[in-house]
Amino acid sequence: MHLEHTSGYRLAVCQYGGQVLSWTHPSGRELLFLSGTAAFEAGKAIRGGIPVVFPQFGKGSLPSHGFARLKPWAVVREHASDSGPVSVVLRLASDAETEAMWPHRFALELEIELSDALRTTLRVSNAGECPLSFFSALHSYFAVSDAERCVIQGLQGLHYVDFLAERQESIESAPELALAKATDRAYVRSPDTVLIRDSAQPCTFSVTKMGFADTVVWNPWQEGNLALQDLAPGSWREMVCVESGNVLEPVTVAAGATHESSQVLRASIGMKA
Ligand code: TA6
Repeated sequence: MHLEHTSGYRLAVCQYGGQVLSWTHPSGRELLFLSGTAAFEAGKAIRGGIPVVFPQFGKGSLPSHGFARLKPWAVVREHASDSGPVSVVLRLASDAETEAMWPHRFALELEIELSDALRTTLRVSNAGECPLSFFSALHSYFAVSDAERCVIQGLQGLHYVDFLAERQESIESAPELALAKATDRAYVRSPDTVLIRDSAQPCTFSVTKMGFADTVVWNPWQEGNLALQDLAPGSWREMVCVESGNVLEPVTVAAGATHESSQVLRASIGMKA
């Protein structure tokens, strides 16, 4: 489905996976990366946009990043407007398939709201009788002109877990993280707002998160790209993943309660933040 705001921002959303696939600036510039070789097949994740990660982050007993992005979501609400934000709410409830993999009853709602910003809110409701613990993330792929000419601001001084070094913990010393190699890190209890600066065809993205503790930074670089069948060779240069998530410590929500987390994305073409 497609949404358009009076500002000229546009959005494409796929019910499969509950996934934003495209977010377009009024100038026509695409702001999210979507792999040209992404698999649009049941049971496979779509490489790009904003995959919903739930209830597992990364590899484990469930499919990578959990099953939420592998299931069809239902449209429960749509809101059009001639002036204010436009939005759609998607819903995924546990079923026999999910309960066979993960024996818990839940309901997810993803509210996607478009204005001159893109707000995505994930609500996790515990439909069972026992507390529910889960990991989650909004795994945003930002479209950049050259990952090697991008920096990420806002991480200095933070502890991070390096997934490419046996989860070794370090402290970020750089005021601006310049991507220069394969990078796969979770910054612990990161600040609410992080900036991504693309200097080649200038654009600054801001990611502001609420209810997500961590920020994940990922780029597979050339070697990692070759290992991904749904990422054409060289595509690593066109993307930077900065993800809002609860990826290191699970969230626990009481029976009958709902946990809400969200992120607001903004883009400014040109170098100013
Ligand atoms: O968010 C970083 C990460 O966990 C990387 O380790 C890499 O696996 C990436 O996600 C993509 O995962 P996917 O399962 O979508 O191929």
